[in-house]
Amino acid sequence: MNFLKAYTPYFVLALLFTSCTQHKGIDKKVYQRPNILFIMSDDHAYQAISAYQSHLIRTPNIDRIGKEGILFTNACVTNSICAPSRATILTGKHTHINGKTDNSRPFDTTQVTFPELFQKAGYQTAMFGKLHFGNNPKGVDDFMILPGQGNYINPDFITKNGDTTRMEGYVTDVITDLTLDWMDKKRDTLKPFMLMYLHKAPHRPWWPRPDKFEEFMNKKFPEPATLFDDYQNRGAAARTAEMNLLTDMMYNHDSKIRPELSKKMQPEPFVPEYNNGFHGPYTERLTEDQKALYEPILDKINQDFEENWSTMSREDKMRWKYQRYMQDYLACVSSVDDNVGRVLDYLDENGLSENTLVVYTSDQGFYLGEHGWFDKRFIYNESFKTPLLVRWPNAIAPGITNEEMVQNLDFAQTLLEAAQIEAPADMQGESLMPLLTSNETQWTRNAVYYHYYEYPAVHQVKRHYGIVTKEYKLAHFYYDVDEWELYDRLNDPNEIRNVYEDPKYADVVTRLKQQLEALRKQYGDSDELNQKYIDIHLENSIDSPLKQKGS
Ligand code: SGN
Ligand code: CA
Repeated sequence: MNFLKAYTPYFVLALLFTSCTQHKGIDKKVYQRPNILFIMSDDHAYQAISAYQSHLIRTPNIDRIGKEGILFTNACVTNSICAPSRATILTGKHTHINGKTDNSRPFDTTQVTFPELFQKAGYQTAMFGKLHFGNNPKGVDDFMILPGQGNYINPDFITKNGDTTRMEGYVTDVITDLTLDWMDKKRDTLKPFMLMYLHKAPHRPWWPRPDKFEEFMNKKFPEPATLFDDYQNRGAAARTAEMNLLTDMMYNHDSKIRPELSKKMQPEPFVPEYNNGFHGPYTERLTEDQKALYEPILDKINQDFEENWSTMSREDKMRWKYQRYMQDYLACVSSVDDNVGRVLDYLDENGLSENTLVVYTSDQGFYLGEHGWFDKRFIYNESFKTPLLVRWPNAIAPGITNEEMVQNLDFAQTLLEAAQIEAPADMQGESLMPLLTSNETQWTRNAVYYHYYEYPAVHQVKRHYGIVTKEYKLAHFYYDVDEWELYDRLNDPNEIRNVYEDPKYADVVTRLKQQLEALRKQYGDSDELNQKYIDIHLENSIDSPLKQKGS
């Protein structure tokens, strides 16, 4: 029964599409129009996926997508922040073209997004989880999205009817339940589907499910080589960013120290704004029964803090905060992995695995203590890169690792090409189909363009744009500075030496500056547009950074 349910429509579609054998990038491969399952989590660092690195956590379910398909080791974003990344993914256009420069102003809904094109082409479309656009998605037949950042526990969802409904449970489980329920009960078996399954986790403030909270608070994690980075040999931007674990991570909101205790202890470095309560989920939404599960774990954390913090060296305080951070962040990741497993199982059990193109990615990477940081935004590796694993057994051979410089900019055109839907000519990415189908010679890109805008704002990462090749990274920080940075990616993988002024690299600088200008021209970016977006940002009076902390 399940088999028939799954394959009848594909038989019909196969008859319709077997003649489309000359499609660019697919060379004579006959395939059926696939279902698309686009899985994206929020702030999921590749360092926390064991297919990339296994020193922090095992993620067998996410890994499975790469093992049975392709793992991209050099995937990156065009702008390392949530809503702008999502806008780029949906439009296939750089930030300066789609206009979504920050998390605050709503997305311009006159932009064409790829789900609309799937819908028009006869796909059934749906979206569940976090969008973070300030407005509802276009082109989806069904959706349940979190308002803004959403909540970890007992989250609210905006529905298609315009209502907001509260669902009891842990957000990662709830988003998965909605996704599975849609596949099971609402799916039209006569159509292929394009389903976006979008996790909130592991976004700050890292509230794990109680069982994971307990399991991970007892673990100890290896420290990154640059945990104690002093930001020497870098420009002003790295020194002035406010995302250091010791000085900028909040005791209550992030490290789960009870406000009463931090008030009593005034832990150094003490900034009142960083000790202003648990916020969101814990105080506002938990039932007494749920609280009873969290309290004993909070007791242990708080007891440890009370007994040990005051006598710790500055280094040990940094280490303590790093461990607390990793325990909660990775506990949230673990729930994502379990739930991805539930969805992959569903595909297996319903005969859908072979012809569903599954993507796993994140809206950007994240610092897990590298350079002493949390958060993202910078062009530096941990936030610039993003995980990308793709499986589609009908068209992709298993076990491929690919090192090309691919971007979130490419996703729309890739999915459209896979579904044999024409992409609008003004999309700016490059379809990954040649790489997915082992036709690498058809891949042309060797450098990518990056541009980050949200400044002044929370975390205070300065505006910058740049070019990245496999060998080098050249970035220009502007607005209240005018500084260039160059990193030799092969000889300095931790990016701790800015060699822009080093005479040995003078030729590289000249060449990369030319290439960068050519890219800016090709994509239509310019100093005039920089100024336009500065003016818009100031007009919209993005709040002072301190006011935004924890917002
Ligand atoms: C919130 C976070 C910030 C984070 C932004 C943007 N604070 O403001 O740390 O940089 O979101 O994140 S929080 O404690 O309230 O979570 S993004 O992923 O949406 O771009
Ligand atoms: Ca994000």
